[in-house]
Amino acid sequence: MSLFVSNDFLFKTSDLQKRKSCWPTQSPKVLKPRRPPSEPPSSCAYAKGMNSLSRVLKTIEKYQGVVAHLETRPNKKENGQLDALVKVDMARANLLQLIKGLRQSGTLEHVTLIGEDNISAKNPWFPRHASELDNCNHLMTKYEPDLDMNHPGFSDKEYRARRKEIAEIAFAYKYGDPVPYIEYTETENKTWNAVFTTVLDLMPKHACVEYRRVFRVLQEEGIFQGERVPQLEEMSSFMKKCTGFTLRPAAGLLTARDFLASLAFRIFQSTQYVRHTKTPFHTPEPDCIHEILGHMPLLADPSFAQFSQEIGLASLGASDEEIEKLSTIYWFTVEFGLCKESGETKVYGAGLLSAYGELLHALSDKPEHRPFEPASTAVQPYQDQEYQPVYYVAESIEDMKDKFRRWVSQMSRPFEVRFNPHTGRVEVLDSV
Ligand code: HBI
Ligand code: NLE
Ligand code: FE
Repeated sequence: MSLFVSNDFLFKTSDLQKRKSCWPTQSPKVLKPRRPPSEPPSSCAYAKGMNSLSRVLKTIEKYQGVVAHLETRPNKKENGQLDALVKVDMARANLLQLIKGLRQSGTLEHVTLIGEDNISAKNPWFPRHASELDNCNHLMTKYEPDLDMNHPGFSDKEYRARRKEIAEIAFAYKYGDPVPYIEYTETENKTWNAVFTTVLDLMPKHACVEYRRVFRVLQEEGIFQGERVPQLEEMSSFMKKCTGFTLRPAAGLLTARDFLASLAFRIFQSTQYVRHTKTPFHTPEPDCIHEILGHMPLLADPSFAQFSQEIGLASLGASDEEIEKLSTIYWFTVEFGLCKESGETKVYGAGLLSAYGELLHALSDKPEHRPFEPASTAVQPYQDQEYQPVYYVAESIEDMKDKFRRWVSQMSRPFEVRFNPHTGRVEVLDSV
């Protein structure tokens, strides 16, 4: 198991007083510490196995945390093992160090960080400057090769070690660093080649014009070639000169909140590892082939870049329900969107452009095609394991953007945000 933090703050002090026990009713899924800038947060950690617990407690002490609550119960699966729930008060900076410490000592495998409870709805923390994205790198761990038995890399030791190596690079990354160079292996380059040549084949007929245009430039500049995985740093410089978008490395699938927040600063958090070579044409988790072939050409298109930043700005300080809606819209547009072009249906979604299997499925008569309408699209359930049963078709990318703007202006956030390009800061304007 990895370290998890839930989206909700499950354990308020009042809850602790009201309830006899504060065990979570369902297992937390998401690595998601809240980030108040000044006040020390309270956090709950859930540790499996007492060896881990003593290590957790020692580490808490080392980082000047105070244990505010501790309870144990027998582990349901392993006889004789105890699970423990620990509530700690500590400064946010120390909490981040603590997480790092646990990660480095390997204790992380048995610890679940459940949540932090001192966030206020009126004054939520969100990044105001791109440098604060160093705190916005919390992972969803559902499709990792170490955890998911169905992952094609689950039984491939070498692949898992490689993933770990590349994830460490992302964890160590700080704002302002160039994106580290990765020496891709022959297998990784071969996997890239398999996807690239198929996209090259299908793109002229099926991809939207905006994608085709940038794709050609990337080929002319020698960045898109069949033989090698492009480096994120060269992609970042290319996008920077087209739209100001830049890249920072991400260790895996990020929480929607963290991922969307970076878009507000025209920063795209990109994975740097390559999918398993057994499944070149589809993977449920993002990998750098998906990010580079799927997302980056459109992030280098001025109008699409603008839309991406707007969805990012809308996410800052949004409630969990609003984040869910925004990520659903993101899912059915940026990831899996279709659009009309001279009477034909074309693809602009990154998850289709990087997954040949699903691209052909999306354009076949098997799935349902519905007109893009933000209010209904935002609440359409989706699944992220297999091909989509439903796709939304926009009249054009411009029309999708207009409709999104109208819809998002009705969001109930008690303040407005705007990005100041001169300072690179997000400014908050009270609207009540
Ligand atoms: N994380 N690294 C990474 N790459 C993505 O493309 C990505 C993500 N997290 C969430 C996400 N995409 C979206 O599908 C929405 O949930 C926002
Ligand atoms: N299914 C996509 C692919 O195989 O490239 C990745 C989707 C990530 C959301
Ligand atoms: Fe994506």
